[in-house]
Amino acid sequence: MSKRISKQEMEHALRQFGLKFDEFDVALLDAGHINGTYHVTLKKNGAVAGEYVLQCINTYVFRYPELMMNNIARVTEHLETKLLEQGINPKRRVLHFLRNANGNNYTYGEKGHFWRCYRFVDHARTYNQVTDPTMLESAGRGFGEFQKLLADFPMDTLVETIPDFHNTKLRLRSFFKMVEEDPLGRVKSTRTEIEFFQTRKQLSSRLVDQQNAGILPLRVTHNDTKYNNILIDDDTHEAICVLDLDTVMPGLAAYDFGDAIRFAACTAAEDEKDLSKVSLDLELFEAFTRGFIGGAQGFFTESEIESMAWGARIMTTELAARFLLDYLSGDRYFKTEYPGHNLDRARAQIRLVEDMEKKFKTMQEIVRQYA
Ligand code: GN1
Ligand code: MG
Repeated sequence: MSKRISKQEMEHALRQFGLKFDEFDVALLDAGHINGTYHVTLKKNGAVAGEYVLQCINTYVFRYPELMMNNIARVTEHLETKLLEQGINPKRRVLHFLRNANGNNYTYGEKGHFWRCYRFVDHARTYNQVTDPTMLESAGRGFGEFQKLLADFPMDTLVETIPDFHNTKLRLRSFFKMVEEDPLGRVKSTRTEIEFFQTRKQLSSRLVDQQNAGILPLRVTHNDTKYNNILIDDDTHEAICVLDLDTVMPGLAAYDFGDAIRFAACTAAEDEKDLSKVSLDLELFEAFTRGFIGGAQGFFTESEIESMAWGARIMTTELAARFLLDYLSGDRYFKTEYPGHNLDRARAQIRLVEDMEKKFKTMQEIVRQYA
């Protein structure tokens, strides 16, 4: 997807969603490695006439965006119904997507791009880094709550927007295939990293194998539980609304737990170059666990509880392999800011796994303590 999108194209998309305005301001939101996300402020007669988030979907990654948006429509409806049943006003708790004249919650732009638009939730924001452990605990509760609210959603009716998204076994297989192909001759400079995956191959199949054996139940999971994918209220500092519903699909509870830990409980950024800064912060690990598991008393099975810490290791290993695969194949999947960005990301994730391996017993004990 081209990175440069004209304001005219955005205006066209906004009008398709029935929005009325004289002019608008737009700011690029630093929101993820896949889609283009913009904060839009509409102006009418010189005054602010509404704020929205406009997104240009990456259709290289999401091959069937219409089916994805149908998933999202049904999931958000379900969440709204559940919240209303609990007497909670869903307005700031669930994303509200606009519809175009055909009644679709998406629209094709004049250049063929695929657009969607949702109401901006004010007095709330996302964070790329944890500034306060109690906010992370609340995020944990929010993501745990999300799974609970979707527990009775008809899972079989959800389309897999990216098939085998967290099938770590297949992910590693694709990775080794790319190593063999080595289309850009980058393998020679990544021998140490490749070795890392060779020695983790067996362990990384654990969750997939346990799911296939019926030990771990499938649930409707979010599958991309980065800390910046949940809105936190500016005043209460409570997590209020889960974002980025693109990969809501059947999955394992450990995927959501694990991916959240990978991102939020790390002492450094996902792409930190100075590996000595990268480790697992056990205090943050505990904060998220308290919210995610402590907040979901009795919801997860014994086996699921046992799988959580594995989820952290395996999700981090999986993403390391995905970053490195992307580097080896020419950086086509994740947005990058400089050559070698995906390699740096892979190295940081590898270092994080190595640290988790050292702290694994403690991680498991912490999880058990909140079960
Ligand atoms: C991508 O779009 P974003 O940044 O929320 C990716 C996740 C990765 C994450 C790593 C559809 O998520 O799987 O964990 O980057 N999403 C997709 O930061 O591949
Ligand atoms: Mg995403």
